[in-house]
Amino acid sequence: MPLHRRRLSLVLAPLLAVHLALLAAAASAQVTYFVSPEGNDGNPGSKSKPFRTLEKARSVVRSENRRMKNDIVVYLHGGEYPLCDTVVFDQQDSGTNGLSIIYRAYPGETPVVTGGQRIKGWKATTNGLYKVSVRSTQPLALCTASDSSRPNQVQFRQLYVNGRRAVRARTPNTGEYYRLKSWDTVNKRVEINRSEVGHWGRLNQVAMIILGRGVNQANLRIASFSPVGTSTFVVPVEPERTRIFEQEYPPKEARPYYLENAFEFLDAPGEWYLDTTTQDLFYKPRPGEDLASAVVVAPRLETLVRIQGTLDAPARHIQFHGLTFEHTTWLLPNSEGFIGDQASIAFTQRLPADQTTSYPGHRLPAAFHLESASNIRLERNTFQHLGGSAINLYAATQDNTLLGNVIADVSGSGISLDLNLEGNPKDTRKVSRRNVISNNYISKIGRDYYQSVGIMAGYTDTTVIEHNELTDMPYSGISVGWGWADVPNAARNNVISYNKISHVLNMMADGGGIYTLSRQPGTQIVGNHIHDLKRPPTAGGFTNGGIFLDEGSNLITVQDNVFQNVEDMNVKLHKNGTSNVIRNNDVSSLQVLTSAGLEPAYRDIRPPETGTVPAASGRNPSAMRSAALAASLTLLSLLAYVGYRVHHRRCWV
Ligand SMILES: [Ca+2]
Repeated sequence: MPLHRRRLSLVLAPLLAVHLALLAAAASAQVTYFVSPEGNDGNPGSKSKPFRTLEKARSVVRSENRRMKNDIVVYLHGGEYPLCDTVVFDQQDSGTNGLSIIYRAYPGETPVVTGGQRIKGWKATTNGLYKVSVRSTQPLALCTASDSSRPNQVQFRQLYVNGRRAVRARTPNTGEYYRLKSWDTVNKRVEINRSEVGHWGRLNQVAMIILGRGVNQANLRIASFSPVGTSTFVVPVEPERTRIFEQEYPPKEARPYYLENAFEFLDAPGEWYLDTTTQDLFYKPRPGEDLASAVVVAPRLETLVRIQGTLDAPARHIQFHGLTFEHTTWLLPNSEGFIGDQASIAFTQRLPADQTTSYPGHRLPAAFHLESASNIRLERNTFQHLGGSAINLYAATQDNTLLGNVIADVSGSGISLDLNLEGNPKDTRKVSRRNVISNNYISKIGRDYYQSVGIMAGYTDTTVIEHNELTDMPYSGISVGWGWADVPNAARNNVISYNKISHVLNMMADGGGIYTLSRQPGTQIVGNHIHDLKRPPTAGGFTNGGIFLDEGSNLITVQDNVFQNVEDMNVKLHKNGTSNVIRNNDVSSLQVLTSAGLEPAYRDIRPPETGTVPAASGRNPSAMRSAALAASLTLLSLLAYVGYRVHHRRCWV
């Protein structure tokens, strides 16, 4: 080496070393914040001095995310995070330079974001009932300012006792129904048996909940009733009276119904009633519940988290990992009744003739709302005890991932995409594209709104719905497409593959384990395992399908799906286009049986009580046989999984 170059390197080497050291330091200097229920928003958010609220962390991150060199991670410690109001993330809260803002559970801990209010101070009263005034319920300590602007009258439509949903007082009791006598379309009233009507203290708060012939449900508040002989004619309150009688498929004669929300209906353990005039809440405890120590929660909020940018500047690159979201309600049915249309939609007016322009009607709100949002990731979160839907990807959502989440005990739908339901939007940025819904466990949705579905996608492009497990719901498991017409629209190239769907359609009819509508070129329904769909006594005259291609469905491939114990048809076709491909279904494929549902890396999210293989213990011969079976199945699963990955890619990539 020439002398001058050696001298140069002697000078440069230490400088280079320092520079490299600085680079290494920068690379490891990931920005991290901590939040804890024991923290304080005056703290710096360090590990030893954490923040108290998610909102504070969001505000601080907003000042740190302009030129990100690493992900910013916000750890939430275990415990409760009661929200005063919906937490909103917009484009200013986005990750930049392709990096992410990650809100995640501190390892091994369970942070719970709740929109509910603890109810304490119960006193025993007559007939085994307990009573508390919700007027005297203290507002959340952190929410004084926002609560002062709230109306004095507390309202909610759900109540949870020790983590279990209580029953809004009804008659007949849960699982039983009266039957309508006739449907008087001329006078817009409903005929029922006279013996089913009593003298109820607050008539205008009582609602009839009627299960329609197909998917439709109606909650009609009662304006008045008039006895005639052995009948009573019920006149519903407006606007639901007009809406139900102009709907194309109104409930008909002999349909099941029950009455809800009168003090006089409160007779079964687990039932509750809120008198919104006196603000007294009543509850009849279930066996074993001690209201002195029970955790009773009334939901206050309708939406917990809203991620919403704009079409020009979407909110981007935000992740939520390992959090629990619970306790919401939806109050609109208190003032408008509820005429359920299908999936996450409520009917409000006559439909447009073409049915592909933006669809009129209310959308069920969700605990977690995404709109004009992209590259959002929700992973291994739990959404439970909710009075609306769980997750809405409302409109203009692209490249989002919902992976390994648990959704359970929800009044409305699980996951709904494209609720703007505009078949051919002029601004194509509104179309939801390339969202992935994978390895989620969804059960017990539709607990108040029986036309809800586990996963709904409207006019979406390249939505991937794979390896989810859906069970125990009143209507369809997965519903893709909208509009009832074989005409051009934005829906295309959706993939519904390797889902495991069972015990759905357990109240309603006219649906499917997987249900589709309208033209969707390139859509594939492949390798799903659908089993145990039985017609319940409440179902109307319409038939179901394990897979149901309903009106206008066209250019869809249905292949290699496995059906077991599906009571109506495995594949039902109704008013379809001529270019669907239906092949190689109705065979028992071991490859599908072992691959469908949660993949091995996510099977831990399945609630233990629904596990399919009992744990081995002691010398119990049947347990030992089960263990041997489990081992065989695991080996089969692994072998099948390897084969499946190869096959799976070929199917839809
Ligand atoms: Ca009752």
